[in-house]
Amino acid sequence: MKARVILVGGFLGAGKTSLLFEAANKLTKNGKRVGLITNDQAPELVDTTFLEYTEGAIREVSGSCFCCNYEGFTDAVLHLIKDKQADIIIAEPVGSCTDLSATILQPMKEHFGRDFVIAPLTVLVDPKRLSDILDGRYSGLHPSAVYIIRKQIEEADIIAISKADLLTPGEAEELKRRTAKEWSNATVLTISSRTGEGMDEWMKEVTSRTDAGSNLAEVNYDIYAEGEAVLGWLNATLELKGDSIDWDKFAENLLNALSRRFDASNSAVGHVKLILQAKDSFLIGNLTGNNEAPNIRRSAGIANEAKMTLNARVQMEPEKLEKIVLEEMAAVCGTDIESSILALQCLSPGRPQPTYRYDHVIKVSQ
Ligand SMILES: Nc1nc2c(ncn2[C@@H]2O[C@H](COP(=O)(O)OP(=O)(O)OP(=O)(O)O)[C@@H](O)[C@H]2O)c(=O)[nH]1
Ligand SMILES: [Mg+2]
Repeated sequence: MKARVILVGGFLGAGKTSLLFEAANKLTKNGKRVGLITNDQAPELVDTTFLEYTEGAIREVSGSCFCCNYEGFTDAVLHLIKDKQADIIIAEPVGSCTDLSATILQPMKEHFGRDFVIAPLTVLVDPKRLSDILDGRYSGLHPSAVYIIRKQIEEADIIAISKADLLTPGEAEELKRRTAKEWSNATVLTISSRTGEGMDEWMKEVTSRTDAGSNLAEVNYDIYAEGEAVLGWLNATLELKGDSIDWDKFAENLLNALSRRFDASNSAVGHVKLILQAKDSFLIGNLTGNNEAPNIRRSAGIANEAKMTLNARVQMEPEKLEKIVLEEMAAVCGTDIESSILALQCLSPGRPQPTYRYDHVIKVSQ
């Protein structure tokens, strides 16, 4: 049996890593050897640390998106197949990336179409953002960032409306209907990695179909570059020390404080996420929009020491983002917690310069 490569794209906070986590656990239970690939503009990824809690073998491609580092991506795929004997590889590109059909799927079909199976491109879309887009609203995002989301959806083979547990059955049906009407070249599904609803249907599609990259979007790279450049991007890892600290409370306070600052400066939140590990337990916390309470899952309990990785993608200059994060960290730590920065990078993504960019769909005979 040939190994299979599944790409799961979609905008920041759409639910990609949560889906990879649940899918990896399901596939491992069914006796599959799973490989997972994460991707970011910089190292120190919450997603990689989180996915290490699955049985999957992980490769991180950081420093550049998959499309601008095609060799890095395909090396990761080959490593997982050859050295880790992975049968199924699931890869998550950077959430602000688009044009994956032209820059990843077509060249992969041409170069590796005989070696492994490339599954249809899944693009996850948060139902709230999707409704906003269908109604012509921007949810506070820069129009060029909304352009990226539209292009992501346009090139999808499978549009998966995520977080279906937040919708009533009627709302889900209506959103599915409107989406299928607007983007009629794709299969439209609803899925919830939280409740498992729609997971089997999605897994059946991506583990049996072989029609990867049937759609190509016409992407204007000036608008695409602007949509990425308006985002400040911060990745940091910190060591935290104190005396019997309630780390769940700490994470909640930090996310609340950051949320207030971003809302006060009218800066659209793409995704702010953190993973905090203390002893053998961990918590994961996220903010995926403005004026919303942080979402915190699992627990890091009470301990003296913790390690925290924080990734923030917020619509503001990187210097301002770094200043806000450092100020709020210091305020929440107060005099009780001593923090040392192990790694910190703050940037705004550069213009995407893909290794390959195909203008036609490659046919593969399996
Ligand atoms: N209610 C609900 N929330 C979900 C679901 N899937 C993901 N989320 C939440 O959505 C937020 C973002 O999830 P991630 O899986 O980290 O999103 P992502 O697409 O990987 O984000 P980036 O890597 O930053 O682009 C988290 O707070 C998740 O708990 C779901 O099925 N239902
Ligand atoms: Mg992710």
